Amino acid sequence: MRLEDLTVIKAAPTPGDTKWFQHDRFGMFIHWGLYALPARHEWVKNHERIPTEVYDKYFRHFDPDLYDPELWAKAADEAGMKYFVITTKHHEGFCLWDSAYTDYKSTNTPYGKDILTPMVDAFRARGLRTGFYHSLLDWHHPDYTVDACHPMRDNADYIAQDAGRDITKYVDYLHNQTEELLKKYDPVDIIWFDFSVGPNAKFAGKGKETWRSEELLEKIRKIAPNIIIDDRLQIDQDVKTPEQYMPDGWVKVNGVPVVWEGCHTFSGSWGYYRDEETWKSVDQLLKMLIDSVSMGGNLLLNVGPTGRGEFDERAYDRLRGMGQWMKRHSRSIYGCTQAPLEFECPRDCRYTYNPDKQRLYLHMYNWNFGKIKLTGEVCEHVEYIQLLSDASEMRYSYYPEQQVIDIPLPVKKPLGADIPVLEIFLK
Ligand code: H79
Repeated sequence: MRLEDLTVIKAAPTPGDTKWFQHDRFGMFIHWGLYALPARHEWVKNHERIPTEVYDKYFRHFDPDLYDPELWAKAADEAGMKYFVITTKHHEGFCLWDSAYTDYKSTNTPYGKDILTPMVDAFRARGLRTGFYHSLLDWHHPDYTVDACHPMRDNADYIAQDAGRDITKYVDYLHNQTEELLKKYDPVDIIWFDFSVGPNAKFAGKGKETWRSEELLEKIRKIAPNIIIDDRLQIDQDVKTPEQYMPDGWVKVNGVPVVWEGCHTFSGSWGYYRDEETWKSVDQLLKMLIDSVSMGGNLLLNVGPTGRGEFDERAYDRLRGMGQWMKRHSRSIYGCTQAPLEFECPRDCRYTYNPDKQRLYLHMYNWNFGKIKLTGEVCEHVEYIQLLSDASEMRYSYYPEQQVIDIPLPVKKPLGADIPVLEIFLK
């Protein structure tokens, strides 16, 4: 078969510009808000049914004196991340920028300053693209009615007051703030809404009718026609967003492969969680990145900074570890996608493929003893093989009758190649 006749899957086209996004593959999610202070999950207000008057103590004590977004941007850049998505507002309703539409914002805390502007500046200065996560839910806004995901869902008095709440006023607020953000921080590359609430026996849901999603999408495209919009307004736009699970193949909608981005935490919580002990290892996180690209997707990996304004040491440890690998292996990530379907991938390995450069990347999750064997169609296309970490030649034997290539491996895995990658030049 000729190389150009092989089946390389492409995602269905979308309204926004996803070209850069599918090239860059790796981004940093940042969840930062008042919940950094309780330090036990960004849903703490919900999990512990905390009334707004009580939750207010975190607003009154928010003072991240060590906040230096240049350090954050440096950490993301050195990890190999190419874009970041910051929670402008999470479900708790607290705003990181100096919004004209609310007093519930960082400028009114003891910290007293706008948080978002210096962050956007710092990340842009390092060449990273800007994304805003914006919560559709709002557990602080006075007109936000109770639903199945609301902290006050068991509080009869609070629910009784719903009669006096006008959700359309909240949705106006949502639309106004979205427009405000897009104009103030133009050009915003991604807007990541979260999420539509399903109905249950007790409460109506909140979805595209409530959010007036179509109208909101129109307003967004008017300001930022090329922006990437996620799927959680309940109308699919540019990207599907599997959260905290790894798909088992290229994500499809109605059988059609689409642009997708998995979002994951280092631990289990998105907001800073001091006593959370389920941190993933660098090896595991790198494999999640490689797995995503091998299925044509992106990885958005989350950091939850502390109430002092820092990434904690566990996060730095993972970011540095990933950066060390990325420094020498990012060629198998950037510009790469799923390999041609005709290629059989050897056991314990993952392929990624750069269609422009016609290079195939074999990630070895296990350093085989003695040799690794390629079989089938791929063998007919191999022109040259090297170890990606140091560009050292990998000699091989080709047996055309059997369609087999044997690549001898040294007994010891070469230093600096923690997850070794063979770079295979195709012809
Ligand atoms: O921001 C991060 C999370 O806080 C947020 N999305 C990422 C990016 C998120 N977490 N969970 N969800 C979104 C959806 C969760 C819905 C549920 Fe429930 C919460 C299912 C069970 C508890 C609401 C309440 C629906 C049923 C009960």
